[in-house]
Amino acid sequence: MMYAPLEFSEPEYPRVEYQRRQQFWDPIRLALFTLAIAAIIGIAIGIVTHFVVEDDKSFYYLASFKVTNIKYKEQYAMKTSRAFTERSHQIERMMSKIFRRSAEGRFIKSHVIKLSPDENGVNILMVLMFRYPSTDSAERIKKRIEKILYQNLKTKNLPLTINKPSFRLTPIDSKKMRNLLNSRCGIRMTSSNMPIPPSSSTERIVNGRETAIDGEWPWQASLQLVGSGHQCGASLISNTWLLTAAHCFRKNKDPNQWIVTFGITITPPEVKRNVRKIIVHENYHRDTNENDIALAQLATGVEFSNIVQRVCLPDSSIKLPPKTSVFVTGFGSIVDDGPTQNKLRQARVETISTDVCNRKDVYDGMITPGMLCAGFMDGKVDACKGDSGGPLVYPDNRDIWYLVGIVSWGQSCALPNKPGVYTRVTKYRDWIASKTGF
Ligand code: 4AZ
Repeated sequence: MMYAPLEFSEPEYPRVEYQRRQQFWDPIRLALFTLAIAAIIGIAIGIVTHFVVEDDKSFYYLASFKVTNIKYKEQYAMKTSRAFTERSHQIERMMSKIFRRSAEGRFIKSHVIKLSPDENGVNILMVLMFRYPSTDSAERIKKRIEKILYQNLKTKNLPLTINKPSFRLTPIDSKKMRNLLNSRCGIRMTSSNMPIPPSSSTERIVNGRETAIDGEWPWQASLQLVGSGHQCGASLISNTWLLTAAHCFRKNKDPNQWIVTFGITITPPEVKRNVRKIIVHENYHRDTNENDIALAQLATGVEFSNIVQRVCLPDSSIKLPPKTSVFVTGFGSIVDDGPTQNKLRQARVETISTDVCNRKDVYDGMITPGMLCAGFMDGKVDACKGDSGGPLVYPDNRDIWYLVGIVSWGQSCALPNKPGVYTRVTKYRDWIASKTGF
């Protein structure tokens, strides 16, 4: 403190106390105190306004219209085809271009649902998402959206010719929107139906970070043996089928002994199901890890939601160049031989060419055409024990996620020159179709 108490004698003591109190409320202190109180009140008012007055709400619209300068293609019927994906991406980019600048930052995203043939072009069905104050009305916003669109049709040089009289805009609620998107695979949404931001940075399963958001990896399942808990990961590919690794069923193939859970924690799970059927690849070899793929059928189908969703299976034609960013997720251990994690973890890894992975100092020719290496040559980030059977996924340019690998094997975890080895899903597209019928 600033004063020097030793200079005062005993009888003067009360005066000193009095002075001290007076000094405590000096003008500077008083000003600071007032400022602090004002700041607290200001922040509180800010928070209240943000949540009460500025309470933005999502508004969804179903848009249908005719595009007259392109011809319908047979492949548009197949939603995982390159033709459908590329055309849809072009349409979504065009919508972004129209609404990003004109709609005062209110535009969230658009998503093509269906392309169908028309005598003079292609019919487009898509959803549009906006965020406006909750006090606004769907009809008023609809008028605004139409106005922006019509203005853009006149003034902007758009790659696709939208036939104005064919344009229809219908407000839909979040449930209808969710149902429309549920007809599509590989889409991630938060509980408030907002798109999940792209995953960034390098997180790892070995030494890594937990999945932050519910619904970030909605196809991730945990395969558990009754009585001994989590054994493997798996990926939901339809409302009843899971894709996983054959080696998960080495010890036990009895469907009655297995249960499946969904959600970002094992306990408590979001959804729980029994298993009806287990199909292990006929040519799985435990000594070489070849054909390390299996299917598990749920006893009762799951209802798709923001938390439980299927992943897309890639067209067998897609090829990922080396060093492509892919993500692996799982409840597996974070150190070699460590315990299962209750919270889902994720890691960004990069694809590694089979030539590099087969080098003498890497896996010396053990990588067959049905396998895919991913990780880093200097180690550090990897899947590990308990992640087996789980997904290695890749987002396309529309942020739709595809299952490209199944966690299969590797020498220990995260060691230099020993990346993770995954089952190459594209190689098994026909095998999956032959067992599940899709
Ligand atoms: C395992 O034991 C295992 N580092 C899974 C993945 C990897 C290694 C081991 C890849 O299930």
